[in-house]
Amino acid sequence: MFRSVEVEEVYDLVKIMMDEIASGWFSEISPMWEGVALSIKVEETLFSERTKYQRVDVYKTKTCGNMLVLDGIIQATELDEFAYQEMMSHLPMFAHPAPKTALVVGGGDGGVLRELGKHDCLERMDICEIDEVVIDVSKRFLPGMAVGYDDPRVNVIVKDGSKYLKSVSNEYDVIVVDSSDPIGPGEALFQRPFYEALKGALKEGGVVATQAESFFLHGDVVRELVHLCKGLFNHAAYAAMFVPTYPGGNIGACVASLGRDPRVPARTPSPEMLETLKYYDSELHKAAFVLPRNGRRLVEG
Ligand code: SPD
Repeated sequence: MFRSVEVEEVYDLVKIMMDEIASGWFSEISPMWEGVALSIKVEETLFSERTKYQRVDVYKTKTCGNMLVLDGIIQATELDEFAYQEMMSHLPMFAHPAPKTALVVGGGDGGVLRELGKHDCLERMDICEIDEVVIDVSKRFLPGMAVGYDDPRVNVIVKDGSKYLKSVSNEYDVIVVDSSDPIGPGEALFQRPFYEALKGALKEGGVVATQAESFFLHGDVVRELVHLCKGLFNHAAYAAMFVPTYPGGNIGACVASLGRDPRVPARTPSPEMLETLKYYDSELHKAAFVLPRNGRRLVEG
């Protein structure tokens, strides 16, 4: 979907990013949004390390709280993470009539786990994250997200998600693929073999939500993912969401189901659960799948 990016090119971009940091600003520069960059004022670098898989940075920012950055790309800020984590979790969970088991692929910050944990019907939540360092730094610097790990129903698997999925079948009611972009460790999570494995890991009637990028900036990714899922699942649709610190201020989820149409919620949040939500509700569930004409053209047909 994208031209492949050499490791040296990522190093060059990280070097530019480090120069920016020296000036007090983080700029998110990537070939995925060439010529455009969001800049965020940084007060302090809290963590910086090259792991076996990627560069991991955590910054204390002036306006967005603490911010997790992988290979120079913003993954979550304390300011607006709730929008993405709620939608990625509750769209598939409420699309399923009675989910008992859930898997998160990626999502090492724990925010999706935090949201899944609000569903009392879940008996087990597995998380398969490739990079243990992401889990550790989230527990240290992003406690509001990593609180998701405190739930006794959580089982942590440190492994490549694409390999793990090939080893399970008929196991999960809901799977959330909370990946980074299709450059680096996230690349395999945007390819057909991964989607076939996802389907195999689902139980009858299962629902998946996968990080599906922005239809303004990544129309080719959105088109290919939705069409791939339409061919594999009974239903597949793209839901849009506002996240100010993601490129273009928006991102989407591809929600695909082996059972009923996921665009219509099968259940609604209790009044107690609704109190904990800042973005998702049943009206927004339906509305998120209604796209402007440019987005609709990509996913229809
Ligand atoms: N362009 C960045 C997309 C990142 C999506 N994953 C974020 C992880 C938050 N839990």
